[in-house]
Amino acid sequence: MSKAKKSRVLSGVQPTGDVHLGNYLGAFSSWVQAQDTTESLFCIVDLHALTVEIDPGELRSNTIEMAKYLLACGLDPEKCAIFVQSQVPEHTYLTWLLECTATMGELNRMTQFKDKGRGNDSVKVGLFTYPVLMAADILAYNADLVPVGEDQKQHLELARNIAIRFNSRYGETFVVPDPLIPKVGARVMDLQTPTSKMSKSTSSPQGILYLSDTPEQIDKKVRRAVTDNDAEVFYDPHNKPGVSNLLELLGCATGENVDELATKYTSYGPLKADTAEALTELLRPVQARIKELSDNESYVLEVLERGRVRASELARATVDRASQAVGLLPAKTIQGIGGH
Ligand code: AQP
Repeated sequence: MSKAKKSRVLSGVQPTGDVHLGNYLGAFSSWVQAQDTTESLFCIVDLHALTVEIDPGELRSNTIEMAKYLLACGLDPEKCAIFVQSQVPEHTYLTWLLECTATMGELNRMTQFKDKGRGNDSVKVGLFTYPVLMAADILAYNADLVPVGEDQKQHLELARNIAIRFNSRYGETFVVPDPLIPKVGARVMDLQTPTSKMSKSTSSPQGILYLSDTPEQIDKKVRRAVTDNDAEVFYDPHNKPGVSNLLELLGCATGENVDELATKYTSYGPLKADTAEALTELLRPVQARIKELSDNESYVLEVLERGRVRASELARATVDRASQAVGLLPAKTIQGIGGH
């Protein structure tokens, strides 16, 4: 009897500075789970990082640093491919084919662009077209599943729509991907403004928990987290966003159900103390592995090279098919984009 084909999983993260708990709980922990049962590819999306101003030296070192974080969080290069987006030029080639499939109306509706760039003449064109590059990242691998935080749901929907339109215009070329959004931790909120997501670009230093934070920093930030005045502990993200965020963080760190956890507390102090302690324990092994990797850059580069080879092989095959489908000259003319 032939074995059922494994689903393919693809997801990415921008190398834009320190990794925060939203990235870890919303994305990386599902990635670590996925690598055991699926064919998984994870991508450090450095081209996306160019959509906002970033120092070249910083981009280079952030890219290596992000690879270390992915390994420290539990990705295993024996089970998945970890690679750098710009090292697989098929992503940008496919973006053009997809930009000629997506519409201005669709991109105009992307809320992340509305929040970050709308109405500002000096905003980069790349920030506007970023969701199409993200669609190419996914469709180049014919990924079945894309594990992401809730903030990426709209971009995923766009990738699906582009794939469906391309397939119906040019024939079956792309797999239409599904999002994989975790039940808890899909939207980690800012500790100071719990109605907004924890985010590198908008959270204040007190509102964001970094994976590199010391136990003292975690304790201080969690104790100062904004809650409310009624001192009752129950899970209701709409009416009690701050308390619900703490319950979710504690639930993610301990594996316990948030409603059950809520019944254990009658005031905020103990909830905050337990949350800080659980998060410190959650991050302890990650921080220890980061230390181990800090002197082993050659190993990290080797992992990325292995990932690049695997990713290039898959992406080239899809790009060949897509190019021929739209009527471009045969694949031979595009093989070896980037000289490999
Ligand atoms: N607050 C969050 N809760 C749950 N998941 C989150 N993700 C990001 N923030 C949260 C998920 O992390 C993955 C990588 O996202 P990214 O590349 O957009 O990372 P980022 O730039 O670090 O995300 P930020 O902090 O949200 O940056 P801004 O706001 O500056 O763009 C994705 O799967 C994302 O869903």
